[in-house]
Amino acid sequence: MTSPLANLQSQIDELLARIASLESLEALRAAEPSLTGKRSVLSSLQKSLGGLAPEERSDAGATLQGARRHVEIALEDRRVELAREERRIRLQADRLDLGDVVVQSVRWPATVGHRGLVPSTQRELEDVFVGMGFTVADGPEVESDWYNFEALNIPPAHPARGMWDTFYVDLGEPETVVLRTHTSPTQIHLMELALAQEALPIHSVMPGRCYRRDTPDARHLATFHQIEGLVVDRDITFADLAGVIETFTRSYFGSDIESRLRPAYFPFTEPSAEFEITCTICRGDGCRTCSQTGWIELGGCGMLDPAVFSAVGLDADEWSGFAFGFGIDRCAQMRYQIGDMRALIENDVRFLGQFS
Ligand code: FA5
Repeated sequence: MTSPLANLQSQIDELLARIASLESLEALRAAEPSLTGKRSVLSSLQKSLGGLAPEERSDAGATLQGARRHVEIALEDRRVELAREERRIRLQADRLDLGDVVVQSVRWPATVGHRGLVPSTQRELEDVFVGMGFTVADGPEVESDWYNFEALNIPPAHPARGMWDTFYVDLGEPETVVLRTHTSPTQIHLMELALAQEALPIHSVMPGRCYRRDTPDARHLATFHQIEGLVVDRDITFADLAGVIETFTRSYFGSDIESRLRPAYFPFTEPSAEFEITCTICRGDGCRTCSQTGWIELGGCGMLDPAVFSAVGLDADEWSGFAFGFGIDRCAQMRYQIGDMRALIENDVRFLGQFS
Protein backbone atom coordinates (compact mmCIF):
# COMPACT_ATOMS: atom_id res chain seq x y z
CA MET A 1 0.00 0.00 0.00
CA THR A 2 1.23 3.51 -0.90
CA SER A 3 2.20 5.60 2.12
CA PRO A 4 -0.30 8.40 2.88
CA LEU A 5 2.77 10.64 3.19
CA ALA A 6 4.02 9.90 -0.34
CA ASN A 7 3.22 13.46 -1.49
CA LEU A 8 4.00 15.11 1.82
CA GLN A 9 6.82 17.31 0.53
CA SER A 10 4.77 18.76 -2.34
CA GLN A 11 1.80 19.27 0.00
CA ILE A 12 4.04 21.10 2.50
CA ASP A 13 5.52 23.21 -0.33
CA GLU A 14 2.03 24.17 -1.39
CA LEU A 15 1.10 25.19 2.17
CA LEU A 16 4.29 27.26 2.50
CA ALA A 17 3.52 28.99 -0.83
CA ARG A 18 -0.02 29.83 0.36
CA ILE A 19 1.39 31.22 3.61
CA ALA A 20 3.90 33.39 1.73
CA SER A 21 1.11 34.77 -0.48
CA LEU A 22 -1.06 35.94 2.46
CA GLU A 23 -1.21 39.75 2.28
CA SER A 24 -2.88 40.81 5.52
CA LEU A 25 -3.39 39.67 9.07
CA GLU A 26 -7.06 39.42 8.34
CA ALA A 27 -6.40 37.05 5.37
CA LEU A 28 -4.01 35.04 7.58
CA ARG A 29 -6.61 34.61 10.31
CA ALA A 30 -9.19 33.51 7.69
CA ALA A 31 -6.78 30.97 6.15
CA GLU A 32 -5.47 29.54 9.44
CA PRO A 33 -8.06 26.71 9.87
CA SER A 34 -7.30 25.38 6.38
CA LEU A 35 -3.50 25.59 6.91
CA THR A 36 -3.00 24.05 10.32
CA GLY A 37 -6.49 23.51 11.80
CA LYS A 38 -8.95 20.62 11.78
CA ARG A 39 -9.91 21.28 8.14
CA SER A 40 -6.27 21.27 6.98
CA VAL A 41 -4.40 18.73 4.78
CA LEU A 42 -2.17 18.09 7.80
CA SER A 43 -5.14 16.98 9.93
CA SER A 44 -6.47 14.67 7.15
CA LEU A 45 -3.00 13.14 6.79
CA GLN A 46 -2.89 12.66 10.56
CA LYS A 47 -6.19 10.76 10.41
CA SER A 48 -4.98 8.60 7.50
CA LEU A 49 -2.00 7.38 9.53
CA GLY A 50 -4.49 5.24 11.49
CA GLY A 51 -4.55 2.77 8.57
CA LEU A 52 -0.78 2.09 8.79
CA ALA A 53 0.84 -0.86 10.48
CA PRO A 54 1.85 0.02 14.05
CA GLU A 55 5.61 -0.16 13.26
CA GLU A 56 5.20 2.28 10.30
CA ARG A 57 2.78 4.54 12.17
CA SER A 58 5.23 5.88 14.66
CA ASP A 59 7.83 6.90 11.99
CA ALA A 60 5.16 8.43 9.77
CA GLY A 61 3.73 10.25 12.81
CA ALA A 62 7.12 11.74 13.64
CA THR A 63 7.60 12.83 9.99
CA LEU A 64 4.17 14.42 9.87
CA GLN A 65 4.75 16.13 13.23
CA GLY A 66 8.01 17.65 11.89
CA ALA A 67 6.19 18.83 8.75
CA ARG A 68 3.39 20.40 10.82
CA ARG A 69 5.93 22.19 13.00
CA HIS A 70 7.59 23.54 9.84
CA VAL A 71 4.25 24.94 8.55
CA GLU A 72 3.32 26.38 11.96
CA ILE A 73 6.68 28.21 12.20
CA ALA A 74 6.23 29.60 8.66
CA LEU A 75 2.72 30.76 9.60
CA GLU A 76 3.95 32.41 12.79
CA ASP A 77 6.80 34.17 10.94
CA ARG A 78 4.32 35.48 8.33
CA ARG A 79 2.02 36.71 11.14
CA VAL A 80 4.89 38.71 12.70
CA GLU A 81 5.93 40.07 9.31
CA LEU A 82 2.41 41.18 8.41
CA ALA A 83 1.83 42.74 11.88
CA ARG A 84 5.08 44.71 11.51
CA GLU A 85 4.12 45.90 8.03
CA GLU A 86 0.62 46.95 9.09
CA ARG A 87 2.01 48.87 12.07
CA ARG A 88 4.51 50.64 9.80
CA ILE A 89 1.67 51.71 7.45
CA ARG A 90 -0.40 52.94 10.43
CA LEU A 91 2.50 54.98 11.83
CA GLN A 92 3.22 56.42 8.41
CA ALA A 93 -0.39 57.68 8.20
CA ASP A 94 -0.20 59.26 11.68
CA ARG A 95 3.22 60.78 11.09
CA LEU A 96 3.54 64.41 12.25
CA ASP A 97 6.26 66.19 10.36
CA LEU A 98 7.53 68.84 12.75
CA GLY A 99 9.48 70.34 9.88
CA ASP A 100 6.18 71.13 8.16
CA VAL A 101 4.78 72.74 11.32
CA VAL A 102 7.79 75.02 11.68
CA VAL A 103 7.73 76.01 8.03
CA GLN A 104 4.01 76.76 8.23
CA SER A 105 4.37 78.93 11.30
CA VAL A 106 7.14 80.89 9.63
CA ARG A 107 4.84 81.39 6.65
CA TRP A 108 2.01 82.90 8.75
CA PRO A 109 1.54 86.41 7.43
CA ALA A 110 2.98 89.02 9.77
CA THR A 111 0.19 91.38 10.83
CA VAL A 112 0.95 95.06 10.53
CA GLY A 113 -0.20 97.24 13.42
CA HIS A 114 -2.26 100.39 13.03
CA ARG A 115 -3.08 103.52 14.96
CA GLY A 116 -5.45 102.93 17.92
CA LEU A 117 -9.05 104.10 17.77
CA VAL A 118 -8.61 106.94 20.28
CA PRO A 119 -5.46 108.45 18.69
CA SER A 120 -7.07 108.23 15.23
CA THR A 121 -10.26 109.84 16.57
CA GLN A 122 -8.13 112.60 18.11
CA ARG A 123 -6.59 113.24 14.67
CA GLU A 124 -10.01 113.29 13.00
CA LEU A 125 -11.28 115.80 15.56
CA GLU A 126 -8.18 117.97 15.16
CA ASP A 127 -8.73 117.92 11.37
CA VAL A 128 -12.34 119.08 11.77
CA PHE A 129 -11.28 122.02 13.97
CA VAL A 130 -8.26 122.90 11.85
CA GLY A 131 -10.72 123.03 8.93
CA MET A 132 -12.71 125.59 10.96
CA GLY A 133 -9.63 127.80 11.49
CA PHE A 134 -8.38 126.51 14.87
CA THR A 135 -4.73 125.77 15.70
CA VAL A 136 -3.71 122.74 17.82
CA ALA A 137 -1.80 123.06 21.12
CA ASP A 138 -0.58 120.68 23.85
CA GLY A 139 -0.50 120.93 27.63
CA PRO A 140 1.05 119.00 30.55
CA GLU A 141 -0.70 115.97 32.07
CA VAL A 142 0.71 116.67 35.55
CA GLU A 143 -0.53 120.01 36.83
CA SER A 144 -0.31 122.18 39.89
CA ASP A 145 -3.50 122.73 41.84
CA TRP A 146 -3.43 126.31 40.59
CA TYR A 147 -3.70 125.40 36.88
CA ASN A 148 -6.11 122.48 37.32
CA PHE A 149 -8.42 124.29 39.77
CA GLU A 150 -7.64 127.74 41.19
CA ALA A 151 -7.00 129.66 37.96
CA LEU A 152 -10.24 128.10 36.68
CA ASN A 153 -12.14 129.83 39.50
CA ILE A 154 -12.20 126.72 41.72
CA PRO A 155 -10.44 127.75 44.93
CA PRO A 156 -9.57 125.14 47.61
CA ALA A 157 -12.65 123.88 49.44
CA HIS A 158 -14.90 125.10 46.60
CA PRO A 159 -17.80 122.63 46.38
CA ALA A 160 -17.24 122.33 42.60
CA ARG A 161 -14.04 120.36 43.28
CA GLY A 162 -16.37 117.44 43.93
CA MET A 163 -17.12 117.42 40.16
CA TRP A 164 -13.66 115.98 39.58
CA ASP A 165 -12.49 113.02 41.67
CA THR A 166 -8.78 113.70 41.58
CA PHE A 167 -5.53 111.67 41.59
CA TYR A 168 -2.93 113.55 43.65
CA VAL A 169 0.80 113.21 42.93
CA ASP A 170 3.07 113.18 45.98
CA LEU A 171 6.31 114.86 44.91
CA GLY A 172 7.22 115.75 48.49
CA GLU A 173 6.68 119.44 47.68
CA PRO A 174 4.48 121.85 49.60
CA GLU A 175 2.58 122.65 46.38
CA THR A 176 -0.37 120.35 45.56
CA VAL A 177 0.25 118.46 42.31
CA VAL A 178 -2.44 116.49 40.45
CA LEU A 179 -2.92 114.39 37.34
CA ARG A 180 -5.07 116.78 35.33
CA THR A 181 -8.74 115.95 35.64
CA HIS A 182 -9.61 117.79 32.42
CA THR A 183 -7.88 119.65 29.58
CA SER A 184 -9.19 123.03 30.82
CA PRO A 185 -5.87 123.94 32.59
CA THR A 186 -4.32 124.10 29.10
CA GLN A 187 -6.60 127.11 28.47
CA ILE A 188 -4.71 128.91 31.25
CA HIS A 189 -1.26 128.00 29.85
CA LEU A 190 -2.34 129.14 26.40
CA MET A 191 -3.76 132.47 27.58
CA GLU A 192 -0.60 133.17 29.63
CA LEU A 193 1.56 132.35 26.61
CA ALA A 194 -0.52 134.44 24.19
CA LEU A 195 -0.39 137.37 26.61
CA ALA A 196 3.38 137.05 27.04
CA GLN A 197 3.96 136.74 23.29
CA GLU A 198 1.29 139.28 22.34
CA ALA A 199 -0.28 136.51 20.28
CA LEU A 200 -3.96 137.27 20.89
CA PRO A 201 -6.60 136.48 19.64
CA ILE A 202 -6.69 132.72 20.32
CA HIS A 203 -8.59 130.11 18.31
CA SER A 204 -7.15 126.79 19.48
CA VAL A 205 -8.01 123.23 20.35
CA MET A 206 -5.97 121.27 22.93
CA PRO A 207 -6.35 117.48 22.94
CA GLY A 208 -4.88 115.24 25.63
CA ARG A 209 -5.14 112.57 28.29
CA CYS A 210 -7.00 113.17 31.56
CA TYR A 211 -7.31 111.19 34.77
CA ARG A 212 -10.17 110.81 37.25
CA ARG A 213 -10.94 108.43 40.05
CA ASP A 214 -14.04 107.35 38.12
CA THR A 215 -15.19 103.73 38.18
CA PRO A 216 -15.07 102.46 34.59
CA ASP A 217 -18.51 101.79 33.11
CA ALA A 218 -20.19 101.91 29.70
CA ARG A 219 -19.42 105.66 29.31
CA HIS A 220 -16.46 106.28 31.69
CA LEU A 221 -12.81 105.32 32.10
CA ALA A 222 -10.31 106.36 34.77
CA THR A 223 -7.89 107.46 32.03
CA PHE A 224 -9.62 109.12 29.13
CA HIS A 225 -9.11 111.94 26.63
CA GLN A 226 -10.61 115.35 26.05
CA ILE A 227 -10.24 117.99 23.39
CA GLU A 228 -10.45 121.49 24.80
CA GLY A 229 -11.45 124.43 22.64
CA LEU A 230 -10.62 128.04 23.42
CA VAL A 231 -11.55 131.21 21.58
CA VAL A 232 -10.40 134.57 23.00
CA ASP A 233 -11.21 137.50 20.75
CA ARG A 234 -13.25 140.67 20.68
CA ASP A 235 -17.06 140.69 20.67
CA ILE A 236 -17.47 136.94 20.95
CA THR A 237 -21.02 135.84 21.83
CA PHE A 238 -22.80 132.63 22.82
CA ALA A 239 -24.08 132.44 19.23
CA ASP A 240 -20.46 131.98 18.04
CA LEU A 241 -20.04 129.10 20.50
CA ALA A 242 -23.31 127.46 19.44
CA GLY A 243 -22.33 127.89 15.77
CA VAL A 244 -18.96 126.17 16.30
CA ILE A 245 -20.58 123.25 18.12
CA GLU A 246 -23.27 122.87 15.45
CA THR A 247 -20.70 122.97 12.62
CA PHE A 248 -18.52 120.43 14.46
CA THR A 249 -21.44 118.03 15.04
CA ARG A 250 -22.55 118.14 11.42
CA SER A 251 -19.09 117.60 9.98
CA TYR A 252 -18.05 114.87 12.41
CA PHE A 253 -21.27 112.90 13.03
CA GLY A 254 -23.30 113.81 9.93
CA SER A 255 -26.45 115.89 9.52
CA ASP A 256 -28.83 113.15 10.70
CA ILE A 257 -27.43 113.38 14.23
CA GLU A 258 -29.07 116.04 16.37
CA SER A 259 -27.23 118.07 18.99
CA ARG A 260 -28.51 120.19 21.85
CA LEU A 261 -27.13 122.46 24.55
CA ARG A 262 -28.56 122.20 28.04
CA PRO A 263 -27.92 124.68 30.86
CA ALA A 264 -25.15 123.48 33.18
CA TYR A 265 -22.67 124.80 35.70
CA PHE A 266 -18.90 125.10 35.38
CA PRO A 267 -17.02 127.56 37.64
CA PHE A 268 -14.90 128.82 34.73
CA THR A 269 -17.68 129.63 32.25
CA GLU A 270 -20.82 131.72 32.53
CA PRO A 271 -23.29 130.92 31.11
CA SER A 272 -22.39 127.24 30.84
CA ALA A 273 -23.95 124.39 28.97
CA GLU A 274 -23.69 120.67 28.43
CA PHE A 275 -23.45 119.54 24.83
CA GLU A 276 -25.35 116.37 23.90
CA ILE A 277 -26.02 114.43 20.70
CA THR A 278 -28.57 111.76 19.78
CA CYS A 279 -27.23 108.39 20.97
CA THR A 280 -25.91 106.81 17.75
CA ILE A 281 -26.38 103.30 19.13
CA CYS A 282 -30.18 103.46 19.60
CA ARG A 283 -30.76 106.53 17.36
CA GLY A 284 -32.61 108.18 20.23
CA ASP A 285 -34.86 105.26 21.22
CA GLY A 286 -33.04 104.66 24.52
CA CYS A 287 -30.52 101.91 25.29
CA ARG A 288 -28.13 100.71 28.00
CA THR A 289 -25.30 102.96 26.75
CA CYS A 290 -27.34 106.19 27.03
CA SER A 291 -29.13 105.02 30.21
CA GLN A 292 -32.40 104.93 28.19
CA THR A 293 -32.34 108.73 27.61
CA GLY A 294 -31.65 108.64 23.87
CA TRP A 295 -28.96 111.34 24.37
CA ILE A 296 -25.23 111.18 25.07
CA GLU A 297 -23.30 114.01 26.70
CA LEU A 298 -20.14 114.78 24.74
CA GLY A 299 -18.84 117.71 26.76
CA GLY A 300 -19.25 121.02 28.53
CA CYS A 301 -18.91 124.56 27.22
CA GLY A 302 -19.63 128.17 28.00
CA MET A 303 -18.56 131.81 27.82
CA LEU A 304 -15.27 132.48 29.64
CA ASP A 305 -15.88 133.74 33.16
CA PRO A 306 -14.28 137.16 33.94
CA ALA A 307 -12.62 135.48 36.98
CA VAL A 308 -10.55 133.37 34.56
CA PHE A 309 -9.49 136.45 32.57
CA SER A 310 -8.35 138.14 35.74
CA ALA A 311 -6.44 134.99 36.92
CA VAL A 312 -4.25 135.23 33.82
CA GLY A 313 -4.17 139.05 33.68
CA LEU A 314 -6.38 139.59 30.63
CA ASP A 315 -8.68 142.60 30.51
CA ALA A 316 -12.23 141.24 30.58
CA ASP A 317 -13.55 144.54 29.22
CA GLU A 318 -11.47 144.22 26.09
CA TRP A 319 -11.53 140.47 25.55
CA SER A 320 -14.33 137.94 25.46
CA GLY A 321 -14.39 134.30 24.54
CA PHE A 322 -15.73 130.82 24.95
CA ALA A 323 -14.37 127.39 25.80
CA PHE A 324 -15.51 123.83 25.36
CA GLY A 325 -14.20 120.42 26.40
CA PHE A 326 -15.39 117.23 24.65
CA GLY A 327 -14.58 113.62 25.53
CA ILE A 328 -12.52 112.10 22.69
CA ASP A 329 -13.27 108.54 23.83
CA ARG A 330 -16.97 109.48 23.96
CA CYS A 331 -16.77 110.90 20.40
CA ALA A 332 -15.11 107.63 19.22
CA GLN A 333 -17.78 105.65 21.06
CA MET A 334 -20.58 107.53 19.29
CA ARG A 335 -18.90 107.70 15.89
CA TYR A 336 -18.24 103.94 15.83
CA GLN A 337 -21.28 102.86 17.90
CA ILE A 338 -19.35 101.15 20.68
CA GLY A 339 -21.83 100.01 23.32
CA ASP A 340 -19.31 99.91 26.16
CA MET A 341 -16.33 102.28 26.43
CA ARG A 342 -14.32 99.67 28.35
CA ALA A 343 -13.78 97.90 24.99
CA LEU A 344 -11.34 100.74 24.20
CA ILE A 345 -8.88 99.59 26.86
CA GLU A 346 -9.32 95.81 26.80
CA ASN A 347 -6.88 95.35 23.90
CA ASP A 348 -8.87 92.53 22.35
CA VAL A 349 -7.34 92.17 18.88
CA ARG A 350 -10.70 91.08 17.45
CA PHE A 351 -12.12 94.47 18.52
CA LEU A 352 -9.05 96.50 17.56
CA GLY A 353 -8.82 94.81 14.14
CA GLN A 354 -12.18 96.30 13.13
CA PHE A 355 -10.68 99.77 13.06
CA SER A 356 -7.55 99.17 10.94
C1 FA5 B 1 -15.16 119.10 32.01
O1 FA5 B 1 -14.22 118.32 32.17
C2 FA5 B 1 -14.95 120.53 31.65
N1 FA5 B 1 -13.58 120.85 31.76
C3 FA5 B 1 -15.48 120.80 30.23
C4 FA5 B 1 -15.54 122.27 29.91
C5 FA5 B 1 -14.49 122.83 29.20
C6 FA5 B 1 -16.64 123.03 30.31
C7 FA5 B 1 -14.54 124.20 28.89
C8 FA5 B 1 -16.68 124.39 30.00
C9 FA5 B 1 -15.64 124.95 29.27
P1 FA5 B 1 -16.95 117.24 32.27
O2 FA5 B 1 -16.48 116.76 33.57
O3 FA5 B 1 -18.42 117.26 32.05
O4 FA5 B 1 -16.45 118.68 31.98
O5 FA5 B 1 -16.30 116.37 31.11
C10 FA5 B 1 -16.45 116.73 29.77
C11 FA5 B 1 -16.55 115.46 28.91
O6 FA5 B 1 -15.42 114.64 29.11
C12 FA5 B 1 -17.74 114.56 29.28
O7 FA5 B 1 -18.93 115.04 28.67
C13 FA5 B 1 -17.30 113.26 28.67
O8 FA5 B 1 -17.48 113.28 27.28
C14 FA5 B 1 -15.81 113.28 28.96
N2 FA5 B 1 -15.54 112.58 30.23
C15 FA5 B 1 -15.59 113.04 31.48
N3 FA5 B 1 -15.25 112.11 32.38
C16 FA5 B 1 -14.97 111.00 31.66
C17 FA5 B 1 -14.55 109.68 32.00
N4 FA5 B 1 -14.33 109.31 33.26
N5 FA5 B 1 -14.36 108.80 31.00
C18 FA5 B 1 -14.55 109.15 29.72
N6 FA5 B 1 -14.95 110.38 29.33
C19 FA5 B 1 -15.15 111.29 30.29
